Amino acid sequence: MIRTVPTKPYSDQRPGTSGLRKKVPVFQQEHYAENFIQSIFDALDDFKGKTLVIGGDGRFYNREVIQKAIAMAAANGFGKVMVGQGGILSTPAASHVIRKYKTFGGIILSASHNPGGPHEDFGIKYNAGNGGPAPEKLTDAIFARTKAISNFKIADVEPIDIDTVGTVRAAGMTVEIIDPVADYAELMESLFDFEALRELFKSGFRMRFDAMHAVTGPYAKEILENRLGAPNGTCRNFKPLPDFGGHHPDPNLVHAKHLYDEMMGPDAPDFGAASDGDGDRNLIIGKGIFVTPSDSVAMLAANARLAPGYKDGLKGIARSMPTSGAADRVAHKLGIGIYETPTGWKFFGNLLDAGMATICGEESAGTGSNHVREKDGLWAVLLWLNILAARGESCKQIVTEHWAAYGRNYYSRHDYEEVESDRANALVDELRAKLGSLPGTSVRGMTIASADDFAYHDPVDGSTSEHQGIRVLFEGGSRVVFRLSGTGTSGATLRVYIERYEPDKSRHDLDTQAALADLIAAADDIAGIRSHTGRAKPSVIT
Ligand code: VG1
Ligand code: CO
Repeated sequence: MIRTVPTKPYSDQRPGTSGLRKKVPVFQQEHYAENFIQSIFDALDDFKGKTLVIGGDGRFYNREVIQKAIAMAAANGFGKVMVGQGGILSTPAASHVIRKYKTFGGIILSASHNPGGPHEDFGIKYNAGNGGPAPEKLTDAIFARTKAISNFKIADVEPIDIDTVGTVRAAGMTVEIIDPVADYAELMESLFDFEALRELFKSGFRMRFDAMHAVTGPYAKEILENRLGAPNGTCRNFKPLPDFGGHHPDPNLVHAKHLYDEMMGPDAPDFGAASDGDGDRNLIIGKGIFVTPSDSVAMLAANARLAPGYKDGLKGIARSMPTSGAADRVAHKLGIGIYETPTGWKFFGNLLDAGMATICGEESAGTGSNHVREKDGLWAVLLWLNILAARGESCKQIVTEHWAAYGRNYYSRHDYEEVESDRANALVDELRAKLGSLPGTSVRGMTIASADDFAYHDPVDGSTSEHQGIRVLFEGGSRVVFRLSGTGTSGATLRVYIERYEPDKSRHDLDTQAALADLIAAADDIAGIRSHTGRAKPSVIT
């Protein structure tokens, strides 16, 4: 039986950089998840009888919301849902399933790199038929709907057994439980030289992959150990847990410090990597060298032709605005387009769909290509492995040779987490107000060349997205960028992105924070970070 249930709107369901993220107790309020899911459906057209993909990263509350989403999809008229076994689908795998089976779209339950558990974070995002995150036009429509919703539709069905692969019927709809790994693994096999990778591992190459008890575990185990023959034990923390073992599944130098320490140690493996809650981010650390995500996208782009899937070269490269300019130098050398978008993968979709960009990247450890419409953690790891195998060099050699050829973009991000929202907004407002007066002035001996509030004009659909981060550019190419996070769930997070280009090869092995010290001090002078936030130093430096 299908029921129409009266409900009251919640005022706080505005999707952020990547879907709606809130603490679990917020999502557990009466009809909170139902309201948002119904608002998604209400913002979509013409899906009657079509197929919806549903999956998540396995975090606390995943299973409950999957059952709700299935029952609501049936009540709203979808003809079929495809659900990852156990409720599991990594974000890139979901993107691939949507594309491969030409489904209408998908609902992905994840708060990505945010922690999980009864008092931690949960999230819901919608991906469209191209496999990519809902564009702003759609997230705006969903938000508008959440403010006006008065009822939702749900079918009275017994909970579906989501742990057994197979097909059942529920309230007139087909429910297919799919193996979450198989299609994705096949896609990876089509892009990379698995034979060469098997040889690499056979030759004694040692790797460590840390799945951080998040969704990538089953994917990494199957691909690296089962298909590529990496020794048992290569993958660590590979069992997805609802609370990620109590850790932040954020693959950075703070939350994956154990991996960093191992990679810098005397008995380091040749290559180390990690991924985040929903499997779309990657951390890359070679033996004795950390590769910043901004550098990684540049190096992957420069070497992509070595992998079969990219042997014909790249159409273009896209990076988010705060990501360093290292990729720009590669694009110029290759003679291909370079596009600068706002933060968040949803802005890459049009460029990928239009065939203007092949590889995209963000400084936040997200890299991907036109094989799906999301960033893809394991893909980046496999492309690195393919390049290592093809070049027969170490990660460190490849990185230092790249810097020698292109120069090095010293880069760091300083995050001030859980700052009171009013104080963070005051900082941004003040900064915005003085943007016009900054050019020509000098800070710490450096002259400001320009300063603006980044606005993006999508070259494909002509839309404009404003207020996407404040940029202060210095003469000589250094810059500092300020923006507020759109993924946090308590207070505000101020992100400060700092970058300096160094062409001189003899100055390529400085400590990053030391190389950026002047700019870090200048950022505080310009924005009054310490006085506004009341913090003496950032909570996280990556
Ligand atoms: C952060 C990152 C951004 C990324 C987003 C989603 O957003 O900075 O680059 O696209 O997270 O990634 P924000 O608004 O907090 O800066 V994920 O892996 O959390 O879906
Ligand atoms: Co993620």
